[in-house]
Amino acid sequence: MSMETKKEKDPAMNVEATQTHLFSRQPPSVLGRIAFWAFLVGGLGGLGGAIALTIFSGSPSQDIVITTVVGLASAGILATRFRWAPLVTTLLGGYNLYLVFTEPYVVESLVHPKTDPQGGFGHFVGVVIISAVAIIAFGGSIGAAVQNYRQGSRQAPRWLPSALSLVAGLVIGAIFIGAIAQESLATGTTYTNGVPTVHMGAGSFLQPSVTIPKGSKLTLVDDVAALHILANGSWQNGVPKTTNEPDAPRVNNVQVKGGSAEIGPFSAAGTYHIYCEVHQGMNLEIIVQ
Ligand SMILES: [Cu+2]
Repeated sequence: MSMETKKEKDPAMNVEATQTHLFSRQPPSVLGRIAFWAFLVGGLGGLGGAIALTIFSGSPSQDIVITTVVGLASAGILATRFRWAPLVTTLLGGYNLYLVFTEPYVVESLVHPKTDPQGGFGHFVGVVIISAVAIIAFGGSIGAAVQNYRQGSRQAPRWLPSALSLVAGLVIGAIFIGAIAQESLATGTTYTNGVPTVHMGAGSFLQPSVTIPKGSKLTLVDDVAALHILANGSWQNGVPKTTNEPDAPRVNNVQVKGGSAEIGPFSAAGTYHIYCEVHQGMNLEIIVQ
C-alpha cells in the first residue's frame, strides 16, 4: 500500500510518518512527546537530587549522575525528531529503568517505606514517582519507536489512557501501602542461627546500637547490594576516627556487599564501636554484657 492511497483514504492522518531517510525529521507523535517530557522531568529530578546529595553529603552518587545524564540526553535526542530517536531512547530508557530498580537506596526505600534512614516516607514517595516517570519514559519510547517504523497512524493509541491509568494506579497504590505500613526500627537484639545480628541498609546500620552476651560473635547482614567497608572506630562530626579499643576484636577493612560478615567473638564486657568507611555517619555501638 503506498502512502498516497493511504492518505486519500484518511486525510485526518496528518501525523503520519512520510519520510524514511536516516536524518529525516518526523512530526512529533503523542507517544514521542510523552516520552520526551518523562525523560525531561526524570532528568531534572535527578539533577535536583544530585545537587541535594552534593550539598548534604559532599558528593552525588554515581547512579544519580548517570540517571540525570541519561534523562537529559534522551530528552535531547527525542527533541531532534529523527526517526530513530525513540529507538535509541528505548535502549537508554531501559538501562535507566534497570539502574533505578537496582540502586541500593531505591531498593531500601521500597522495602522500608517509613524507616529508611535516608529521609523516610518523603524519600519513598520521591522514589515511587521517579520509578513511575522512568517506566513512562521507557514505555513511551517503545511505543513511539514502533509507530515510527510501522506504516500507519502515529496518533495516540487506544491503549494509552489505560496504560497511563495503570501507572497512576500503581503510584497511588504504592504510596497508600507505604503510608499504612507499620514499621519500627529494630531496637532489641535479633538472632540468626543463635548469633546476634544487625542489618545494614544502603548507607547505614538499621539500628544504632546492639547488646550482645559476652563471648558472642556478631553477624552483620547487608540487606541491599551496597558496599560497606567496616573497621574499629566511629564517625565523629563527619570525620572517620579509627580506634583500637582494648579487648575489641580487630575489624580491619571488612568488606560486605549484599552478603553478610561475622565479627568477634567479643570476649570481654564493655562498649565497642565499629563504623563504615564508605558511608558518613554509619556507626554501630556494640554493648557486650
Ligand atoms: Cu556503609
